[in-house]
Amino acid sequence: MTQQRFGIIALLGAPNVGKSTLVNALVGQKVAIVTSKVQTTRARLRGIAHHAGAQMVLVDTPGVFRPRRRLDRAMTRAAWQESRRADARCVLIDASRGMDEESGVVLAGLRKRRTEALCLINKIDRVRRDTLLQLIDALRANAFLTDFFLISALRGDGLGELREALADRCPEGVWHYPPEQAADIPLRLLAAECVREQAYVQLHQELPYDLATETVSWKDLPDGSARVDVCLLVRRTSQKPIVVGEGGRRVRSISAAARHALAAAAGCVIHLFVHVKVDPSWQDRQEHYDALGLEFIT
Ligand SMILES: Nc1nc2c(ncn2[C@@H]2O[C@H](COP(=O)(O)OP(=O)(O)OP(=O)(O)O)[C@@H](O)[C@H]2O)c(=O)[nH]1
Ligand SMILES: [Mg+2]
Repeated sequence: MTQQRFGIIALLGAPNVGKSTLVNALVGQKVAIVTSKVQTTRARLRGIAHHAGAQMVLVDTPGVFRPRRRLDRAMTRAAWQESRRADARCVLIDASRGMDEESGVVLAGLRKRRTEALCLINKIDRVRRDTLLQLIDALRANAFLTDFFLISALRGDGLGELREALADRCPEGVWHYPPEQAADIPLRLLAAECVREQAYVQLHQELPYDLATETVSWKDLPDGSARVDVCLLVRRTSQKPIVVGEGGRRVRSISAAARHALAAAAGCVIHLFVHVKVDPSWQDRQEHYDALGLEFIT
C-alpha cells in the first residue's frame, strides 16, 4: 500500500481571480460560491480533493488585501493566517487582468513573509499566448514564486499537471476526512452562503457589498428533510424593497435558486425560508464573524 499523504494548500489572490472556481474544479463538485462580482468569498472554506494517495485540503480565502471595513480586515487576516498554516501556497493571477495593483499587494505580502508559493495564471482561455509569456516573464522577477502553471479553472485546462504538483507537496500523513467528504463547512454557513450567492447573482445594484446572510435556524425533520431559516440583512431601509422585489418576487426567486443549490450540496430536501431584514450594524456584531469563522477585530 502506498503511504497516505495529507496536506493543506492555501489559495491566495486578488478579488475575482478565480480562487473559488479553482477549489470547485479541483474538488470536482461545487463547494464554494462563485459570482462575477468581486469580494464574493467571506468565510473560510475548505474543499477536499484527492490525487495519487494524497488528501488535499484546499483553503479558499477571501480576495481582500486592501482592507477598509472591519469585515475586510478580518478577511485579510484570515487569508494570511491560512497561508501561514498551509503546507503549500498558490497565488492566483488573472491572465486577462495581468499584474494589477491588487495582485501587487498579495505578492508584496508573500515577499514580506518570506514564503514560497506556486504561481497559477488563471483564465488563460481569455488571452493570447504571447500575452501569457510576457506576464510570466514579468512574474519571474519574484524569486519566491517557485513554479508557474497556466490554467483555466473554468474550462479545466492545466489542472491535471497542477493536481500532480499539489499532491507532490503534501507530506506523508493520515487523511483527516472520510474520502467521500467534499468540503469542511458547517451546514448553517453553507445555507447562508447559498442565499448570499443568489442575492449577488440576482441583484444588479451596488447593494451586494452592503448585504449579509445569517442562518437563524436549521431543523432536521423526521422525514429526512430540513427546515432552514436564513436572514438576508441589508443595511438601509431603502434597500429592503429592492431585495424583496414587487410582491416578494425577487426574494422568492433568490430563495428558490438557493434552495436548489443547498439541497444538492446537503444531499437532502430543503424547505428554505428567507427573511429580509434591515440591520445597519451587522458588520459590528461579533456573532456574524463567528459564523463566518473570522476573528472579530476590535
Ligand atoms: N473565462 C474564465 N473565467 C473564469 C475562470 N475562472 C474563474 N472565472 C470567472 O471569474 C469570476 C470570479 O470567480 P471566483 O471563483 O468567484 O473568484 P474568487 O477569486 O473566488 O473571487 P473572490 O471570492 O471575490 O475573491 C467568475 O465569474 C468565474 O466564472 C477561467 O478560468 N476562465
Ligand atoms: Mg471566492
